[in-house]
Amino acid sequence: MPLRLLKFARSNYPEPRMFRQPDRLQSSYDAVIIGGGGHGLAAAYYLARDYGMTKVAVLEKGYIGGGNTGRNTTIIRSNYLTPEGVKFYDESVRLWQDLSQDFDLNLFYSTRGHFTLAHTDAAVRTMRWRSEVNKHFGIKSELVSPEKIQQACPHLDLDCGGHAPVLGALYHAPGSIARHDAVAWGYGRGADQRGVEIHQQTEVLNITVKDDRITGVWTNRGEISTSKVLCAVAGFTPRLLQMVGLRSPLYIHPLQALVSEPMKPWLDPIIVSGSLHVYVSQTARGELVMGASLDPYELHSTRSTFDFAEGLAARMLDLFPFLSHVNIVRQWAGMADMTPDFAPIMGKTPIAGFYLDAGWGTWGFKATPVCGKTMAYTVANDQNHELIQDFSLDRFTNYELVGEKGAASVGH
Ligand code: FAD
Ligand code: PYC
Repeated sequence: MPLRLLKFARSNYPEPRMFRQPDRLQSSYDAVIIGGGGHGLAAAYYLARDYGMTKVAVLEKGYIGGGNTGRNTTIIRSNYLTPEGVKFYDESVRLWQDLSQDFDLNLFYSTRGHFTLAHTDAAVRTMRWRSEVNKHFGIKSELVSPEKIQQACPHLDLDCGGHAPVLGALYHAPGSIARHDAVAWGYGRGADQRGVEIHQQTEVLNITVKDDRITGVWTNRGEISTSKVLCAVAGFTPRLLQMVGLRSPLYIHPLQALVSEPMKPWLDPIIVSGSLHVYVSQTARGELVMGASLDPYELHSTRSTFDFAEGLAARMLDLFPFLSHVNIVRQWAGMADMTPDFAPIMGKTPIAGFYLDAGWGTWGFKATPVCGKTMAYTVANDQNHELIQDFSLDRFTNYELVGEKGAASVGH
């Protein structure tokens, strides 16, 4: 933009459209949030909005939403398997409904209905089990026949090339998608407007602890003192835990995804096949967003592979043979922080003032609002919110796991 126009734009629009970029860190904050993904920003937003805590800094080593938040496939649902999970994700789905209004920013939240296909008798049993647990908690989920699936998705080949015929599905009417990066911007903007500072390009290099209490953090831009740190760094969690001397059973695997060229709208619902390791939805722009299961080895990297695209394409063609000429236009990966029981790790830790929001693996985007709400409560009150009591780090030493693997979207 020519300088004259730039000056005009600046003088007429002194406030940034999204959020301020403060040029220096303060020497102390009431709370520091490490990680400017959806979870960290949502916690900052609710800390400021609901608890009046505004002397808060969000430190992000890259740019906001550049981690798994901006890399995920945006499926939102609450059709989980355990009562703990169902109650938690149901609250999140409720919070999603008002977010666009709340932020005055269109998140393109779109309710599509969600089918998890069953290709074996064992899978049908799990779907029935999930639908019964869901109904018990008032969640709309039901086991449906192949005819009902065909009605909602006439393009689906129910024979799947003859080798994995569809026997039924778990249908979850509230299943939705949304625009992922706008979620980070909406929470970021809302937090910024209430006084929270968002510092991008600011990496936490160490965390200082004295007598098992948080005293501050070291960053690439200097030292900060604080007595409260919320760690919301997804695939980087093991590195941050090392800084405070804590261990967790987290293991990091790449999770890849890709999108097709845009097409006219033809796919209304979200279709997931755990057995074929593939899922797909169509965005407002017409692209097909597709994903599969984790890469089958531990790796701390966001590289993507040709193997993944090739395997996924083969399985997509089992479901939708007519897509054989459609081009793939983008491919990427995120780093999924997996727990052994496929439930998150949330809340207080043995280090006073160190709060953890992690173990979000392949399932944490849908939980962004409820994580923000419950972690803000936990940080403000130094007490775990009741919805996260069962997700604490010590469940792994107390053998009180929350077995959620059967509700993971794709096979692992
Ligand atoms: P992130 O968005 O990863 O944010 C963490 C941030 O911390 C990053 O921006 C990172 O740069 C920053 N950070 C790390 N270390 C430091 C440091 N030392 N200092 C400062 N900053 C630091 N979930 C669903 O519910 N539905 C889906 O359909 C779905 N699909 C997925 C598809 C893919 C391909 C992937 C990878 C994940 C998917 N997920 C899905 C999972 C979901 O993306 C994540 O669980 C969720 O986005 C986690 O959000 P977050 O804010 O905790 O983490
Ligand atoms: O949690 O629904 C989910 C999901 C879909 C794809 C990746 N995660």
